[in-house]
Amino acid sequence: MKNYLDKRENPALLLDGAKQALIIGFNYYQGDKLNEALKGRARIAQYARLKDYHKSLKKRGELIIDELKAEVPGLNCRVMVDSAPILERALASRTSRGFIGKNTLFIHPEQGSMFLLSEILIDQVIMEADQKIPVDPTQRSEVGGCGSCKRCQVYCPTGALDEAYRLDARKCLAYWTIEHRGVIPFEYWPWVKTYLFGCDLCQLACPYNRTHEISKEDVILKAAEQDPFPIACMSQDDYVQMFGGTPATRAKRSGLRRNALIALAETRDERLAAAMDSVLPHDESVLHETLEQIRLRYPKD
Ligand code: B12
Ligand code: SF4
Ligand code: SF4
Repeated sequence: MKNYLDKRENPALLLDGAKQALIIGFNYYQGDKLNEALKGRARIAQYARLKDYHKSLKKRGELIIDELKAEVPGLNCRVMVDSAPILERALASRTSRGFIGKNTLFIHPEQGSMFLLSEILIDQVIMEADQKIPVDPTQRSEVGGCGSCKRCQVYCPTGALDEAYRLDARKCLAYWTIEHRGVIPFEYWPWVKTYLFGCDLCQLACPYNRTHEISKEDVILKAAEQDPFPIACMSQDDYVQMFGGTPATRAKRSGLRRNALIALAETRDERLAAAMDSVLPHDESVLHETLEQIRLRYPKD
């Protein structure tokens, strides 16, 4: 995150002469409910159950650019989705309706927060700019704001949101289960049985998501609740079959197997021994280290 700080601070460096940004929200809500998520079997975060948004959103953005260029000749635009060095939430919060909540996500007062952001930077002024509606942070009203609510902070299981409006990424399950490549510290294990990949708890707890519309996109990972056993044992072919083309591949096969082994251990699943036996000598060291951790945490009597 330290790279390209100049660009993060100034999106105009990402497109020569950028003057406006069009912000697009892509709804991924699958209908999950907080109570079910807390009680059920290990889940894959909702955004990861759809086709990888990096490619599909980029394509859609390019179609919008084609239409803009047909209207305004000589226009120069660039579409960005997630991975460019741009503070997507900060930029989105400068539109008229929407604000950054205590869970640090961008929330639209009528649409909630379960949408992914992408942006089109434009080098001319072609739209009337949205006027920012000031959001009084002490009032949760129809124009937004968290007010005295702190449900996301209460329901975050790891303390990552202990300070309002700040995420300690070192404590976020999304970091540990998606981005981290080594072993996962024991303190996060009890929650890997709730979320196998990513985490939606601070959004499912948010009152702005109570009436969220369900996404119309095709769902690739159909079951809301995933069985960790086949994931823990999956071969490369199974992995491609199950997760190919979804954002879950960000964790790689070894990361998903690691997380599934932890979920089986934490639920004392009777299939744990079989899943542990499926780790072969040539498999990644993180899997062998996770097996050692399991034996340490749950030594046989
Ligand atoms: C790295 C990253 C993560 C990391 C770390 C998150 C973090 N806080 O940085 C991890 C892996 C933990 C993560 C988790 C998740 N993420 Co994420 N993540 C990103 C990513 C790629 C970069 C974020 C970033 O720039 N961080 C760096 C620091 C500097 O950013 P920051 O602290 O948020 O900065 C704020 C303040 O510092 C302040 N600020 C301070 N100084 C300055 C100076 C200037 C000039 C400005 C403008 C602002 C500013 O404003 C900033 C905006 O709030 C963005 C995509 C993107 N390019 O923006 C997605 C993104 C934020 N993630 C997203 C999602 C969906 C998630 C998860 C829900 C996924 C999941 N289900 O598991 C969780 C939610 C966790 C949470 N409560 O936030 C969405 C959020 C959509 C929304 N509606 O807000 C994004 C925007 C991706 C997308 N394209 O849609 N994520
Ligand atoms: S995604 Fe989960 S772990 Fe991360 S801040 Fe939200 S509730 Fe906490
Ligand atoms: S749960 Fe409450 S405090 Fe957290 S983001 Fe939503 S409205 Fe704000």
